[in-house]
Amino acid sequence: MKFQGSFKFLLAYLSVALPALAQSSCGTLPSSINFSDSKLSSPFVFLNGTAVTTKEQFACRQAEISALFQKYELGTLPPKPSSVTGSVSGNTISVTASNGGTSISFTATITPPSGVSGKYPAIIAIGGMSIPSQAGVATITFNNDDIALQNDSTSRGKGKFFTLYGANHSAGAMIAWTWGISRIIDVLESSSTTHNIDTSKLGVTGCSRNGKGAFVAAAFEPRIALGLVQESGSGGAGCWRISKAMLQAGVSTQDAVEIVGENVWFSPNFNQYVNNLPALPFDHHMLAALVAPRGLLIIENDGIDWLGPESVWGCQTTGAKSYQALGISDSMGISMVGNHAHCAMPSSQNGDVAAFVNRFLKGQSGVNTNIMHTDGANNAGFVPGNWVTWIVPTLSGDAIPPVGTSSTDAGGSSTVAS
Ligand code: MCU
Repeated sequence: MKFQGSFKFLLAYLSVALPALAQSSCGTLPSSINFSDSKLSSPFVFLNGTAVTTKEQFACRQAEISALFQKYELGTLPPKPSSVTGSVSGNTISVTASNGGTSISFTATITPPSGVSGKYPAIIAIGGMSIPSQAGVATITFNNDDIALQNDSTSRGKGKFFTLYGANHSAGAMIAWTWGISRIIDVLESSSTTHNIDTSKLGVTGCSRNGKGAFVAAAFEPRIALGLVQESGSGGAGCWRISKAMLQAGVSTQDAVEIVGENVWFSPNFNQYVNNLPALPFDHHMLAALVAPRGLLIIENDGIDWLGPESVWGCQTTGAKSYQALGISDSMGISMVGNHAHCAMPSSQNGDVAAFVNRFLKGQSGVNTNIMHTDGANNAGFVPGNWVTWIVPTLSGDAIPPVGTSSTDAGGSSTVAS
């Protein structure tokens, strides 16, 4: 039963990712969900209608949003499998994961920073890095296509993730890559490996399709301290509902209907909603809500219609309201600059990236990360009042610290809902 799968997931999520809350009661998804909203709905109201007024409640709402994203759009993120082993030898991270008698192995490559002694932060680059390398910060690259293939619509169920969990697993490619990133971090955190990477200072990046993946990884892997989401466009930083409105207004932009035919980034479960967007109980402004309170910089190109600049700007300025409610507005930034080729970040954005890296990966204080700008005339088309009818509460209480930073959450069940 579908609901049972999500419920099982919610429990797994709470016990793995939110240990502090596992003892308290977060509630469960309503038994039936009849959602309808043609606008961007509020991250501050539970599905059952209860308002979120405290930071602790917001953490529960995040668990609900996470479960909803997996159920409707991304597919189920399996917990850590029963066995994850690996090594770090030279600059190669080797990972072996086993589940129910099947094993897979893959590698990731570290490019260490020059001239640094002792521990250093690292940016995990999905499929390679298209932002400039950052002084004093390692880069870790891995071949995400090896974990879940993304050639086209025939790539469904192909890649090592699906060798482990079965070709019919509900996961789309992006949630499978997230799983792979989590296993790399497991190996780095393991006391049996020796390396210089500070696992409390990990970022993730990727551009375009891999930028969509970077946003999902930042949202679903709480051990990531900073998401650097580059030119992800529709299906990443864009909101489905706004992209559809842009398309209907005659802009040649990517929408949900096109995207599920083009590739396998999303779960097959999403197909039934692409022509019924109001039934989706979230949109991608809530991906930002899942990254909070951790660092997040949306790096976009507002000169390419296909990316949906108006959608990205509207979606993520709305996403930033979750940070605002937590009293940490400057932990999320948006930097949108046009007039450059796709994934060829212009030097005018270097300072924005460096500011987020300096603060969230290098731990520098006094860094100004109040960054929210666009130079795109296209984005002026976004009219907030047409999309957002709720107000931003000031959430009371203590923030729940980002969790999952210890390696002691090992041993998740190898049985996953799909
Ligand atoms: C922006 O990301 C994608 C886009 O969603 C696709 O429609 C297009 O085919 O490829 C883009 C991309 O990944 O370019 C490298």
